[in-house]
Amino acid sequence: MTLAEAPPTADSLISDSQHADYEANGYLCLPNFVGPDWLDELRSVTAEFIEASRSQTASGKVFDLEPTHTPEVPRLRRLISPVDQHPSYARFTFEGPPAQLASALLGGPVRYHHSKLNFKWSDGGEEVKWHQDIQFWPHTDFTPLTIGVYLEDVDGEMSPMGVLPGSHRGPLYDQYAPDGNWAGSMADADVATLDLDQMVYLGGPAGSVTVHNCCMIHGSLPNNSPRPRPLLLQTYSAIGSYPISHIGANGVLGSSGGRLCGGEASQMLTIDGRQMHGAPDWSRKGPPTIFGSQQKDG
Ligand SMILES: O=C(O)CCC(=O)C(=O)O
Repeated sequence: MTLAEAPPTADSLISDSQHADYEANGYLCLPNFVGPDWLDELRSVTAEFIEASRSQTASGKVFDLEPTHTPEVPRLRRLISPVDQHPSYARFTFEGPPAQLASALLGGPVRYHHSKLNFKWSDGGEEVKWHQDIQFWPHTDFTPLTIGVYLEDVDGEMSPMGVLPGSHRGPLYDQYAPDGNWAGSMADADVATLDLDQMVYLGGPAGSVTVHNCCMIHGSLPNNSPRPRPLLLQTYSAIGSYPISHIGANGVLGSSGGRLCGGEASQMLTIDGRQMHGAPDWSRKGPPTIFGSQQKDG
């Protein structure tokens, strides 16, 4: 069975109680969800990129490097948009376990948004401050979710991703700094209102998967262990959810941004609780005029 023929349902891939947990708490952690064949392939491709990063002296369109990165001792923060860098990542993201899981959770075909591979290198790999994702790339609804796959075993020392259960149903925080610049994280005063003791840290053996809703408060501490913590992340929304242009990362998605996994767009969408059947996508062919459409010109 391929995803294109029949997207899996929540019943076939995750249990009803896992689905209910995701809805209630805004996250899931699924140990060993990705099998050894995929893991071997992803690790071997990733090793090639780490090797290639040795020739890079500064961050660019492919690599985000730590300031202390050198050819002898590579230190990567991120591989940018893996699906655009290698067909193995693309196949994994568009047809593999994360696309299938997203389809199961969102109840049908999904719309891919973006991907990234966060390395969180050993001995000080940088923290990701507490933040919510949706302000980075607002959509017409709140279905977007991000699925992370640990490429190595991740224990508590390696700074697994932390999530605050239920926070996806709470306030959407302002992530600008007091000087008006984009900070990409919650203000200290807002963080001070959270009960950080409730944070749940999602680790597990290689192949374990994390899922978090786009409104979830999440982040991770610096990795002070001697082992890097590679987490391959991919974001999908329901097929009827669309990124709102000209806000944040929505304007700079890779060439695959918006690609559908497991179906065709019906142009149905819900905005502010009202459903409509939007016009076709004219981005490739160019738009007809209203006269052309109404008079049925070719
Ligand atoms: O790598 C992590 O621990 C969190 C990743 C994340 O939240 C992000 O990159 O937006």
